[in-house]
Amino acid sequence: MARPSDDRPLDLDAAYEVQRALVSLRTARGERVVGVKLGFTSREKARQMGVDDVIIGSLTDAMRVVDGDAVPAGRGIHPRVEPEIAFLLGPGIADPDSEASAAIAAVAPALEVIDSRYRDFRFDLGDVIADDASASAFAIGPWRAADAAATLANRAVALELGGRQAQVGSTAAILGDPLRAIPAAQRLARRRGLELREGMVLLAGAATAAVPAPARGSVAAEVAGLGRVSVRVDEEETR
Ligand code: OOG
Ligand code: MG
Repeated sequence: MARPSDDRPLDLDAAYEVQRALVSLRTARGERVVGVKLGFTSREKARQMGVDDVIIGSLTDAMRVVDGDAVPAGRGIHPRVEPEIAFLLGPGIADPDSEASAAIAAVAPALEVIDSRYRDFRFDLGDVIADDASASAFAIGPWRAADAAATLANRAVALELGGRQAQVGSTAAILGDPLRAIPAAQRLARRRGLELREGMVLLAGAATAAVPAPARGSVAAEVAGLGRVSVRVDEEETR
């Protein structure tokens, strides 16, 4: 979808209303909301996309890809992949004053596949919020106990395509420390009427710029000292 440049920008309240309607269409056809994602928590991503504010979107069960599994090529419009940190939300998540140790139950390396209705991902903040923050698919590596998150502030992050490094960065790119994604998600969820529940996933945001998903082959994210997650893009599925 091209976005005519003479359109008036969507204000953020209206944009989140559109997002809510979009996610309702998904739940109406049987999908379950299993988590939330933050966008533009890293300056690298914000610069890449030309925006400057943290946003929130919803993740559904239909977007989940099991670590190591195949994703069919040709799914989506022009998908991109990015390395992330995922948190499993704990019992304290509903309480904004709770310690991180109660708000999260586990932490893991993650891969996010983003895709956009807007040609070449050219959007402004309202547009991308309305498009559920480009949420398309995600894969989560092995969960580690939440105390592993306490030392995550400056770990090397690599995104590999076909076994070759495509991006490198640091977890510090994510709000200075990925743990800051937890209060950021609590604040945005409360403000925008999204629910955060124990057992849900929180994608904290990409640690590097996103790169186009390959037509085939492996895609992996590795976070030093935390672990690795990968998916395989397979030949186009026959329909
Ligand atoms: C919007 C989603 C941003 C992140 O990790 O920063 C995002 C986009 O870049 O299309 O998922
Ligand atoms: Mg992301």
